[in-house]
Amino acid sequence: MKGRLEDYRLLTGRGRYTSDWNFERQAYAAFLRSDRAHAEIVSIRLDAARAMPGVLAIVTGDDVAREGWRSLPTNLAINDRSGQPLKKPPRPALAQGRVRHVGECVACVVAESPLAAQDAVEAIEIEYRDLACVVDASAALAAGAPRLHDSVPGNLVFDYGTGDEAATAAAFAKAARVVRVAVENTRVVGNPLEPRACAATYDAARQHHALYACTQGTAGMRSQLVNAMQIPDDRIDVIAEDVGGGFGVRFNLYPEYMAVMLAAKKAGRPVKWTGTRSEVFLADEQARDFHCEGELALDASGRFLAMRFSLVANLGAYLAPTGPFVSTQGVSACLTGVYDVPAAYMRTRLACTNTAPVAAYRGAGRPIMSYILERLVEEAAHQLGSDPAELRRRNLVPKTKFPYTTANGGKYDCGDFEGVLEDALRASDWKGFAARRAEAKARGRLLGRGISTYIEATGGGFAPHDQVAMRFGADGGVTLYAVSHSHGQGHETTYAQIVSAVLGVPLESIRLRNGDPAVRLVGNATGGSRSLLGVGSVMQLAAKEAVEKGKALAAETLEAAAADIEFRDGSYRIKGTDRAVTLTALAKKYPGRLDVQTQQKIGATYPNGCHVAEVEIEPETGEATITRYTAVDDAGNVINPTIVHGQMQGGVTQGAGQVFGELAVYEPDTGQLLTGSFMDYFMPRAGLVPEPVLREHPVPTATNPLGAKGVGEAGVTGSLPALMNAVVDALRQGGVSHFEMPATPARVWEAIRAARM
Ligand code: MCN
Repeated sequence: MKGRLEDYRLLTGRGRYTSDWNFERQAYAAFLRSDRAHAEIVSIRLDAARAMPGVLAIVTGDDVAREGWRSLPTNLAINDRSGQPLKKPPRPALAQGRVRHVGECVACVVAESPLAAQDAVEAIEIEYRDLACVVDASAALAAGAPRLHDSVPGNLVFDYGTGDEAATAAAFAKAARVVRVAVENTRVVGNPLEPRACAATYDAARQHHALYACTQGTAGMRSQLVNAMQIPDDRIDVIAEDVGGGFGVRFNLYPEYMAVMLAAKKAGRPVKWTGTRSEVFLADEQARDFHCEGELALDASGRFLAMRFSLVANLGAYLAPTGPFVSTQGVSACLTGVYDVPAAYMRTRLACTNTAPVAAYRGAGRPIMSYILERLVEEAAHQLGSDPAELRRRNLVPKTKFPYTTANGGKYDCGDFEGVLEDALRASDWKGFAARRAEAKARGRLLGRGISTYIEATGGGFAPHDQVAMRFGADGGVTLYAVSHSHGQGHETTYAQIVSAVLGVPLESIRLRNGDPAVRLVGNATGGSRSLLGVGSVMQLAAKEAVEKGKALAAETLEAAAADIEFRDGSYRIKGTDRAVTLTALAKKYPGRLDVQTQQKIGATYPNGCHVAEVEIEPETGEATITRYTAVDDAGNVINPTIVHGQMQGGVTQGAGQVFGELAVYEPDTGQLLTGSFMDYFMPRAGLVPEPVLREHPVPTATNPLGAKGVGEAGVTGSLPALMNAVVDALRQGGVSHFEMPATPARVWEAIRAARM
C-alpha cells in the first residue's frame, strides 16, 4: 500500500479542521483571560467594551450562572484512603468571583471580526484583589499554603491508595535490601499542531445547540456538555471532522466551548473562536507534574519482594473531567510493571495549585508509573552492581503465569516478557556496549545506556460499549461510522484494511466518517490506545454481520438455498458452481439491506516492550545526543506495520521531548507561566531521535477478535525511563549522582561542573 488513504486529502490542504467551518452571519469570539494566578474579582465594567465598534455581545460568569449551567464535570468512581469521595470544586465556564490561574477565562466578547473582538477584550475594565498563590503541589499541601477552593481544605482533593499496605509493609520488614529513589516527572504542554478552536450555532426555535470543536471524540464531549448544561442529549450536536493532533489534551470539554455556545445563544448568531498558540500554552490542559518516591524491597538473591510508592500529583487550579482518573487509576493500572511481585502499595495525593488544569497526555498516567518504576529498578541494579538486564530477567512475570493477577488486582491477559527482553538485547547489541563506551571515552565523551521493560493498559474506556455503523452506497462505496476520532493515527486506513479483508471490496471504496451527527452512536473517544482493539474489532464484527446478511439476498438473486451459498473474495457463489454475485452488486440491488449497526464491549489488554537507549554527553558543553535507540514491542497482531512504526517513533520522540527539554515553568511567587511560547518552550524536532531500530514481538490477545493490543502511547511509556536511565548512566561517568529532567545542555553542564567541584 502506498501511504495512507487519508494522506492525499490531508497533504493537499483538503482537510476540514475546526476553523475551516464557516457560517452565514458568523461572528467571532475573543476571551478576556486572567493575567494573574489568584485573585478576587472586585468588579468588571463592560460599558466601554460594549461601545466598541462591531461588538455584539459580552458574556461573563454571571451570564453562565443565570443560564443555570453548572460546573464542568469531573469524576472518580472510587473513594479515597479515608473513605471520602473526590472533592469537586466548582469550575464554571467563565470565572465567578475569583480567578485561580493565569489564562483562566473571565469574559467572552463577540464581535463582527476577530480583531474587533480582541480590541473590545482590551477595553474591559476589571479590578482584582490579589491573593497569595501556590504553584507546586507539595507546597500546596503544606500547612499554611494559600487555599484555592473553600470546599477543599488543605488543597487536597483526593488521597488515593491502591494495593495491600499491610502486606507490603511486612515484606519490606523482612527485606535483605531496600532501594529508594525520588524523581520529578516534570510538567509539559501538549501542543497539538492545531490550536484549540470551536464554533457554535444556536437554533432558538428548536432550542438546539451545535458545537464544532477539535475533539478526540464527539460522543464524550456531548455527554460532558449535557452534564454541565443540564439539557437533553438531543438538544446538542457535537461535530468534528479533521482534528490536528490530540495527544490526550483534546479529550475533554473546555470552558471556552461552553462560553462560545452561550455567546452564540446571546448574540443570536453563529460564533467562531480560533485560539492562538499563546492560548494553547495558557489554557490547554497540561500534563505529568508528579513528584514520585519509590521503594523496592529485595531478598538476598535479588528477587523483588515488594514495591511501595508515594506520589504527589499537581492537578492545577480546577479538576479537568478526566484529571483525577488519569492521576490515580491511570497511573496504577500497571503498578508492578512487568515484574512478578507479591506485594505492592501506592499512595497518591492529588493537589490543587494555581496552574492550568492537568489531565491526559500520551500515556495518560502510565508514563508516570513506568518512569518511577524503571528508574527504581535501574537504581537497584546500580546499587547491587548487577547488569540491569539480568536483574530484570530474574524478576519478570514468566510466560507460564498468564493470566497474571498483579498485587493490586490488575489482570494481565498475556505476554512474553522474557522473549521481548531477549529480542531487545540482541537488537540493541547489548554486549557491544562496553566497546562503544570505551570508544566514546577515548573521544572525551560520556556514553550512557538505559533500558526499560514497560507495560501499559489499553482498552478500558468510559463508554458502555463501542458502536459502529456500516452503510453501503448506491455508488458501490462503503461508509463506516465511528465516534472515536482519528487525529493522526490513520484510522481511515486501518479500519478500511480490516473491513476490506472481510468484505473483499477495494480499500479505496471504503470511507470513514467520525462522529457524524446524523448517525448517533455510543462509543469511546480516541484515547487509551484502544481505537484499533475496540472500534477496529467492532468494525470487523460489523463486516462479518454484513456478509451474513447478504447470504439470504444472494440466495434470492441466485435462486438457490441459503445453505448452498458461500462467500469468498467479495462474491457469493453457489457452492461447487461458478454462479456468483458480488457483494457490491447485491448492495446496489438491495439498497440499505446490507447496512449494519453493531456494538460490543471490549476489555483491556496489555501491550509491553523493552526499549534500550544510548546517550552520549559532551561534558564541556553539556550537549546530550541519542546515539542508538532500540524498541521491541508486543502490540499483539498488527494491522498496519507502517502506521505502528510511525506511532512508535512519534511516542519515542514525545518521551525524548520531555527528557531533553520540554518543561512548563511557573514563577513561584506570581504564578506566571514563564514558558508561554516556543521561544521559551522546547519542542522536539525530527533530528532529536536517530532512526530507531523497531521490532515486533507479537503475542496475540484473546480479549478481542483482532488479537491486537494498543500502540499509540507505548512509545512514550517505554522511552521516558529508557532515555532518562541512559542520561543518568552517562552522567554517572562524570561523577553526577542525582539528576532530574530535562537534560538540557545548561542543566547537564551545570551538573557535571558541580560534581567536579
Ligand atoms: N494499530 C495497528 N496494529 C496494532 C495497534 C494499532 O495497526 N496492533 C494502528 C491502529 O489501527 C491505528 C494506530 O495504529 O491506526 C494507533 O492505534 P491505537 O493504538 O489503537 O491508538 P488510537 O488509535 O486509539 O490512538 C490513540 C493514541 C493516543 S491515546 C494518543 S495520546 C496519541 C496517539 O494515539 N495521540 C496522537 N497517537 C497519536 N498520533 C498522532 N499523530 N497524533 C496524536 O495526537
